Amino acid sequence: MNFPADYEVPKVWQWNQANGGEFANINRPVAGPTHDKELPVGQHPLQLYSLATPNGVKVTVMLEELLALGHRGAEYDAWLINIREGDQFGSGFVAVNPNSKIPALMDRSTAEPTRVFESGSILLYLAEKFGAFLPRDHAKRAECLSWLFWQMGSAPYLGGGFGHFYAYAPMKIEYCIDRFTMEVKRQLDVLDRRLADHEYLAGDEYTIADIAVWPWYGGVIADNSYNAAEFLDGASYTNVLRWQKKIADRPAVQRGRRVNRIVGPEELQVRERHDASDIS
Ligand SMILES: N[C@@H](CCC(=O)N[C@@H](CS)C(=O)NCC(=O)O)C(=O)O
Repeated sequence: MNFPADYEVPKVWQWNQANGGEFANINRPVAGPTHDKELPVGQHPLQLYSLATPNGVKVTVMLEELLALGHRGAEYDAWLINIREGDQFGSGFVAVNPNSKIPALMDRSTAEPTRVFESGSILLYLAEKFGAFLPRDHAKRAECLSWLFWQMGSAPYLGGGFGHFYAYAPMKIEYCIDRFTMEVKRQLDVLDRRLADHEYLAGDEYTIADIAVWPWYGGVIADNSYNAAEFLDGASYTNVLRWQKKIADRPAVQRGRRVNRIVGPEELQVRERHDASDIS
């Protein structure tokens, strides 16, 4: 085990803005806006302010799935919030999400516009609004919501813990990588066991639980995030891989993944979406 040298824990923590790391220029220990900036508003009932990270992709996949089912009320404008440039700290964005994180949604079809933040809350809001991807049957609905909330509680270990220390931290710290790798592999095993005898997480139906979990856990073993599939031995989670591929093949998923994307192959990037024809 290697030990980081020369760090003594001070009595009271002080913010060291130059502590390095991938997100040092945007991370802050305080909330609230840093600058005045109104958000744009388009033509459609739903206004999404987001970026194609795993949390952002959940919502654009959900909206594309609803449109594929024929729900015209799910038409949306997707505006780009570039979190590396601090757009999440603009006053307009903070008014929609006081937590300054994408994704954030404004439903302008209601008498007063309704703000919704937290990706899990947005999925549930849309599922209830359109009566889709959330089972009606009592037991199946409970199972679906359990997996949805499992994702919301678990993914920070994958993203903020494992992903941060494996891919982004300015130094490789064995203790941190070990701690979070252990937890992420345990989580992958939880999913693998569940998917061994169920087609989808809530049972036989594709639901918002799959839409929430897929971009994170499907993404990491399909090598879409952190370049860590080999390190995590992703190939050994055969049931998760089977489920990952099945969902990846859905046309709405392929469309949703591209919205607000600003990295990867140029032809797959749809920086903003205002009409179905924006996704060729
Ligand atoms: N629990 C939140 C997490 C959202 C989140 O962490 N968003 C990240 C991108 S994936 C973000 O906006 N980060 C910007 C920042 O931390 O300043 C959700 O699921 O919506």
